[in-house]
Amino acid sequence: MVRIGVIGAGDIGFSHIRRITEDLHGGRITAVTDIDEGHAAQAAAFCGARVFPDGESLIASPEVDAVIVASWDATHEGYVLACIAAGKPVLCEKPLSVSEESCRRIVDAEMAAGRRLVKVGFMRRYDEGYRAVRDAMYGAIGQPLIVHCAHRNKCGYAQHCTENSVKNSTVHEIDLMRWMLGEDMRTAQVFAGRASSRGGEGLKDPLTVLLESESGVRIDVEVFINSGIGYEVHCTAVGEDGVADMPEPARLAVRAANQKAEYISDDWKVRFYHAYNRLFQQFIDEVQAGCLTAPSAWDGFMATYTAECCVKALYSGGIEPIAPLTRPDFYGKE
Ligand code: ISE
Repeated sequence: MVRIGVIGAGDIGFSHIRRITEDLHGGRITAVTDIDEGHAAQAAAFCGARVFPDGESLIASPEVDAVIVASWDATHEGYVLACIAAGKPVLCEKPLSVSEESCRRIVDAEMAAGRRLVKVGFMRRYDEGYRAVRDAMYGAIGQPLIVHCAHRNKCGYAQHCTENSVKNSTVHEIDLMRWMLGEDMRTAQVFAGRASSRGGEGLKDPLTVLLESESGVRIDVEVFINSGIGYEVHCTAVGEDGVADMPEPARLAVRAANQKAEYISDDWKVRFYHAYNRLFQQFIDEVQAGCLTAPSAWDGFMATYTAECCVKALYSGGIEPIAPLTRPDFYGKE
């Protein structure tokens, strides 16, 4: 049984505590911490864990074999580095960290430790829909040429800023495209057109992000934080021999009062419920087996590095080159 400590027991952290306690096997939550003592106490009561005063003491505890980092983005680096120093496997929520430099420090520390200790929570790789589109590429639709993506949140949180639309949201599509196409991106362009009146003062929302892969595949991403619709994502790949539309998860369609309606949740944790379960089960299994696989710290680094190039493109208004980087042998070919 893997004894797991969770740093950040609020919204997303609590959903992981619940899935490990109720849905998955092989793991048990033994430790929790949160800057909000109420969240920590509530989570601990739910799963029978002990509350720790901070992430550092939780990571150091002999009651913890592996760690989940689900605190806010700017705190990830310190906790992940502490896990590496303690030799404890860690599943860190995306983004791995908030800057290219901080992600690089994580990659360097992991390589210096000499074994893979970091997995990044890019859960969309585990979604059946995205997997089906990936399978169609180089298969049913032939060589991919263009990919259209949409990523809509219903509304942003109070401190949401335009950079977050790229570094916290579009980072998913960046990771997906690297994973689906098996290559990095070579240019980025970002367009902010007319802004939705639902966004806050000065917020550029929606954005259109254009990426070009190393082999020339064109990717467009509509990222819309205040769509007002609900949480929804779409992906259509255009290949040499055909087009693959990502299937929507099955939803109940109710016909009543002269209308046909399907409920759309506001919550990405609902949309990706099964994907999260697969990711977390794999993490537990891999901790037991003693070897972690992708999404790796290198994937987390490349996603944030590419997102930062997109932010530069947002401010420059031009086509931003993304300098190619050599993948260290340490991260294998996955
Ligand atoms: C949010 O922070 C997430 O983590 C979701 O996965 C993402 O889809 C959403 O856009 C972000 O705001």
